[in-house]
Amino acid sequence: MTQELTLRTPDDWHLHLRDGAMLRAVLPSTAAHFARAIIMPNLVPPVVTGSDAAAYRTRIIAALPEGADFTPLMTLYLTEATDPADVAAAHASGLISAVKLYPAGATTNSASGVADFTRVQGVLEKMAEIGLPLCVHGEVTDPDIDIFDREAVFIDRVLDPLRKRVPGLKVVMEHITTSQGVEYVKANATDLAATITTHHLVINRNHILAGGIRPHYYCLPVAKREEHRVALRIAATSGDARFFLGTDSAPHTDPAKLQPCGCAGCFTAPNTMAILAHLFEQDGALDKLEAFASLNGPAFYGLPPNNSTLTLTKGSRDTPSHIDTQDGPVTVFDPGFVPGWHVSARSSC
Ligand code: OTD
Ligand code: ZN
Ligand code: ZN
Repeated sequence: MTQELTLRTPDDWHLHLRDGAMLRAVLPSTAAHFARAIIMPNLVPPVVTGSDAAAYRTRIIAALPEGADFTPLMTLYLTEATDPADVAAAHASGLISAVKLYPAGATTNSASGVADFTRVQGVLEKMAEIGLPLCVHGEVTDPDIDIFDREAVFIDRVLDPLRKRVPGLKVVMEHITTSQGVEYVKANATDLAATITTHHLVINRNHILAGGIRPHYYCLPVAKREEHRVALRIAATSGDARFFLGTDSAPHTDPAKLQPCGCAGCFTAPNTMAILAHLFEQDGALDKLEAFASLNGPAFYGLPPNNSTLTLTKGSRDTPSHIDTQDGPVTVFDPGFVPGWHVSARSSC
């Protein structure tokens, strides 16, 4: 039995760091285990221009713990007013790694997202030309569509037509939650990939709703039926280069989540790597964890994998149940089992 596993240091290809006191509280958890992360731009107000991204990047760097080895990969929030020239300049200077598409109203702080897709055609064409990936929150927002169907309907109604209108555009389907998402990625050989979160590999919709409502498992896209969770597990552990880790770690304080209308998001940054080692071992796929967490993402984004390493060792360790912030505790995602692995070391080169 494998007792120790050393990987190239993982990256997180979808992360919410927030700002201010929350940023300072949550950033150390990610910087401890990950070398890079794609930073989501859904602040209030959102990170829309190159100069917004530069300022946010400076705040993130300033919030890093002393000696941390972590690089934030910035993104811009696509709006109907986004200027293709600003996007191209931010990409050319190395400031941004992707642009994020939120259908208006799809998730937390997505009010400035895109409603009329014809208005972003010019930006998308420019991105295809310069090889800049589009990260997509893939849910329709039509109130007539059942929330459990919104991802599958988005693929047919929005994503597939969009990709046909902009040939060569590199697209990452963020946080896929359905077998339809898995199948759509697998049916396309180039320019398409998907991130998968930690929590969607663990929970299905029963975990949220059966035997009492569990607000800490509520996130968007909402977890689906068991058969979809299984499809995600098979994709993640397959080694297929089109699937990689994006935790979508999305911290909210307990007071913000435990409300009559509570916030969506699971905070998985502190225990993601321990949980993933547990799951991959359970599925007989420990040898595929490095592909999922450390190799496939950089390959898609055209970056080298990290030279440093992260070592996981067999045996459980207590993870704190929450971290403290000025505005209250942020509960750490509870996978419902004690991970049989823990992060034991991180080397630089
Ligand atoms: N989902 N919560 C958040 C974002 C994501 O769709 C997402 O990327 C958030 O709080 O920013 C969530 O449940
Ligand atoms: Zn999203
Ligand atoms: Zn997210």
